[in-house]
Amino acid sequence: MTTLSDEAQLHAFEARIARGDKVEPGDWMPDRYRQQLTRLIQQHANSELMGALPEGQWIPYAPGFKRKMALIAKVQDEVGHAQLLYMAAETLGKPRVEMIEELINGTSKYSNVFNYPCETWADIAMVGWLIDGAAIVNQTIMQTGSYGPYGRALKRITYEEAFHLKQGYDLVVTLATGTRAQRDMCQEAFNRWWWPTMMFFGPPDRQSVHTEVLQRWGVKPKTNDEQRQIWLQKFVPKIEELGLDIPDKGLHRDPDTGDYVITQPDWDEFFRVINGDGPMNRERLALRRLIYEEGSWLRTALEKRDLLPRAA
Ligand code: FAQ
Repeated sequence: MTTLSDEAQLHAFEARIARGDKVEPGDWMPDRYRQQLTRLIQQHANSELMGALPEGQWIPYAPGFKRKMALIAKVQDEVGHAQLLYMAAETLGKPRVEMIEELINGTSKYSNVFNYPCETWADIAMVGWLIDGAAIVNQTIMQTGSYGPYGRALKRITYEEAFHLKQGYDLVVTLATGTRAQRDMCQEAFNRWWWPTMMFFGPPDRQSVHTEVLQRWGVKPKTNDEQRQIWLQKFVPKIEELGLDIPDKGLHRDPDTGDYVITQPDWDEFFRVINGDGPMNRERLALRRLIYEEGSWLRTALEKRDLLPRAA
């Protein structure tokens, strides 16, 4: 039962958020705020870790030394982002090992986009441009949210994502302005990534289950549809400039608001993919599990010497 003092604490907490104060790890917070943030940051950390796999697997095939160096640096950055985000989630009390085990046993989610194959080098260009571009839109918004450690981690991550976006755009421009074969490869990869990118921001607002509570407590300053719209406003003109053909034939601008109106993606496919039944879910998780198991000797050694990082 809610006591008066719980109510008073909740009132003071909400007043702080309304003032724009940041919530810090030792502060009082409602259990639901803690649970929601842990869920969200854990999923975000999982996504960075899983996001390193599709690009990581292309490192041996990168066309040339400079492309390879840039891709290696990007993949290392993504794993570093996972590290920062798991640390932010640990400040809420959940041990890292539990989060990793939930990831590899399939009980904690990660971004839909990393369950699709990267068939050609042009897919790597699309991940770097479209997906990093989407991540920047999301993270620039989320870093203004109410939880201090998450906001600070995102600020640092977004600096690095800006470099990833540049390398992705440079790859796309090279392909889109290259030979006929390169342009075809670019268009085919673009067709594959358009719909997963539309799904990246989550289901339409009317189907989103967490937005209301996340907005009430200042965690998610913009809704899924608002974030998707910001991405469309930024990217559609650039896509048109590059001469790429958008596979959504119904895409148009609302004459009154100027907003882009999209054909809704296949949301059944989205829910299948995020619940473990996408084209690459099993392979990606099997690889992550293998990496975890092969690293167990190192964790044991660190544990024996009491060198494993602890939650703050
Ligand atoms: N994928 O009620 P909502 C990156 C789930 S980082 C999978 O609307 P919410 C860097 C959602 O969890 C990419 N699941 O949820 C990189 C919930 O399921 P649950 C990750 C999704 O939280 C780039 C259910 O659907 N970024 O890419 C997705 O209000 C290139 C209902 O949804 C973040 O995680 C999805 N796309 O809004 C790395 C950012 N969307 O938990 C390598 C932080 C929704 O009840 C290469 N997260 N779901 O089982 C967020 O901003 C929010 O959590 C949203 C979803 C916007 C993703």
